[in-house]
Amino acid sequence: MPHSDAKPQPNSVGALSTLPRRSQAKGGASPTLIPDSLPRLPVAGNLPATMADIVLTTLNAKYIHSAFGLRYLLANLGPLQSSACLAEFDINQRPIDIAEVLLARNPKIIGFGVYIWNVAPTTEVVAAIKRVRPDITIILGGPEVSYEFEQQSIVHQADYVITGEADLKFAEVCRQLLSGEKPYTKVIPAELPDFSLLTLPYDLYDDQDVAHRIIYVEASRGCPFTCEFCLSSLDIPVRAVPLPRLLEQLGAPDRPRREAIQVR
Ligand code: B12
Ligand code: SF4
Repeated sequence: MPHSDAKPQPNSVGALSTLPRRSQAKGGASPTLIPDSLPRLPVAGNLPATMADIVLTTLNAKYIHSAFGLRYLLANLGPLQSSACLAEFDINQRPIDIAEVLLARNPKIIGFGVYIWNVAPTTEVVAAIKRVRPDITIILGGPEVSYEFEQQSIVHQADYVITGEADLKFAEVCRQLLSGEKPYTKVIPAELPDFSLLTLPYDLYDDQDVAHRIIYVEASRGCPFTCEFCLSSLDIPVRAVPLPRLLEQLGAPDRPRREAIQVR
């Protein structure tokens, strides 16, 4: 990727190998936004009994990757956050097992992050869920369904698709659905969110993530270049995350500072 000091850096989603986390914030309480009553789903088997109205899920490319986009959506759910949870899998798990784990939460809404690496197995997961629980509302989002969606089998099976950056739009659609209203259209374009209105999601990386997975960090969105093969060339304009807020989340003075920053 071309980089220049004078221009904004394209897609500066980086990876921190370790990061402080809010579960150790001052005050003693555990302010982690995945409620304690909804323990993180295991990646396989051993189903917890706890329920969630909204489950945000995706199949990562490998266990070591973490779903950064879903964490943005969860962080910005507002009051609905207390009835939501995150469930991450990877593409090596069997779609039927994934569907079983998701169904065990008895959700009203499941949001799937759809990417090029998971669209095939995610289609199978959605089909399995719709076969047994057609009443569960399936909302799709992510780059693989944001630009070309008409021909995609997964889109036909789902109830709604939110295209683009859904940090705030997902919450809005969930609020609508849970209050009994229906969005007017199946495909719902998300307006570009204003970073100053977004809650940053870094508190949602937990101990396990920090110890065992790649922690993604985002300094800006969009790209100033227009390489034809690349989806990010459609993400215009480039927007920077307000630096003070980002730095505060990555290393507030009362949190232990970590090293080993690895930027992709
Ligand atoms: C991290 C990453 C990976 C990781 C995987 C991460 C994981 N979780 O498993 C790795 C390194 C493995 C990877 C590999 C590849 N990647 Co990649 N990757 C990225 C990258 C750099 C960052 C993703 C990210 O965190 N973005 C930041 C978050 C905030 O944005 P987001 O994830 O898009 O989420 C937002 C929206 O999509 C939406 N959203 C997301 N989930 C959901 C869910 C719901 C319910 C809703 C409503 C909305 C929604 O809202 C979010 C908030 O705004 C992006 C580029 C980029 N800057 O996005 C490319 C990108 C996703 N990768 C891309 C590509 C092409 C690939 C490869 C095919 C490259 C290659 N040729 O090998 C491989 C495929 C790997 C495989 N096994 O097949 C493409 C697009 C693919 C696509 N159509 O999905 C991207 C967009 C790069 C590009 N500009 O072209 N990648
Ligand atoms: S358009 Fe894509 S490949 Fe080209 S500089 Fe931007 S992010 Fe990199």
